[in-house]
Amino acid sequence: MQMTLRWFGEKFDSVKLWQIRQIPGVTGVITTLYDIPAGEVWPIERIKALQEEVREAGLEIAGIESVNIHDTIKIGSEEREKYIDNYIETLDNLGQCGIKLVCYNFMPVFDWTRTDLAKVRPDGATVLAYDQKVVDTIDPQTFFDQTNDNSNGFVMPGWEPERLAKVKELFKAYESVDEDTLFNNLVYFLKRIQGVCEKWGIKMAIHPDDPAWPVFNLPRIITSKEKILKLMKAVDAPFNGLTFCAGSFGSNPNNDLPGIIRALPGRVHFAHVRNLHHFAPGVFEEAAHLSSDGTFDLYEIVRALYETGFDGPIRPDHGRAIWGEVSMPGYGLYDRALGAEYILGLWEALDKSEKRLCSKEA
Ligand code: DNO
Repeated sequence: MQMTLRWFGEKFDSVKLWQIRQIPGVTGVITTLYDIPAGEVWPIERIKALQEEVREAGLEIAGIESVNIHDTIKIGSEEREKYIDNYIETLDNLGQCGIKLVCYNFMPVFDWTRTDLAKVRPDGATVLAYDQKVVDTIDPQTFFDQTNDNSNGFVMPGWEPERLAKVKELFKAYESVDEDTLFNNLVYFLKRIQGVCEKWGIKMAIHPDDPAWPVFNLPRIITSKEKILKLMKAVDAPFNGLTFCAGSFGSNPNNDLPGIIRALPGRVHFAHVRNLHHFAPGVFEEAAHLSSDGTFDLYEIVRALYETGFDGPIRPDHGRAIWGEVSMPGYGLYDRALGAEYILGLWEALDKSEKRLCSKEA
């Protein structure tokens, strides 16, 4: 396991690499070329420059989150071939640079969705929150505008301006895309990129849909253990794996989080670990990582990763805004650093108990 922090790049992130370097036990970043729109090829010089910048700070790139998928690929229109070819070229460039983990999602139009980016909790911290009633009574364009207005001036991942510009067109283009079509388009895409992934040993780690149900009537296909297993089977090769995201799968309280990890040995390539507090079906807010602050048992989640031999990067996920910090919602330094230390503590305890047990048995 490697502890990492997500970093959006010098121009886009309020958090600096030198600050990340000072979080004990964090050795890598999960990053991206945030200014390259979905569908364009990532030039190798840009990847190398990013790698150098991260290396100079005493860290390494542990993976990319995300190389976003162009909508034509999700929709399955004719132009997808060109965009898949571009994706393959990007993967080839990443592979040449020794970068071997790519997180992506296959959610139509919107990426993750929250209805409140700064809900105040009793201790004064603010968190991201979701209430299905709000989504049910708002039109997508207004929702998109509101999200951008409330993001502290940062461009949020999955809410890039080029998407904002064409929400209506996108909804139209997805009219004929149901769950099965979307799933088949994902399988088609994975089969097309399999060669380049296997050439470089690149692991593709799909991010689950967040929340784990259809939003604005758009289909969602990575929402449960059954659905992710179906995908693993459809393209049954080690490169095709999962970003286990506790908060996304956990938005549906019926999902057994440790159970999802245990069902996929060797196929969980990356983990986003965080906690949520559930109030009612479809109503939740994000919490501190600590088990007692939310609904999930973080010990059981980390234990499932440990016991299945997980050896990829983990990152603490969205944090609360605390201690007066202003950042991209969910992506401040302070609470994510607390989260990283907590997860490292759980991991150390599991590791030492296991080793003690083994030495007693020997
Ligand atoms: C939200 C993130 C997502 C994630 C993408 C992966 O904070 O977890 O935006 O990065 O879905 O492509």
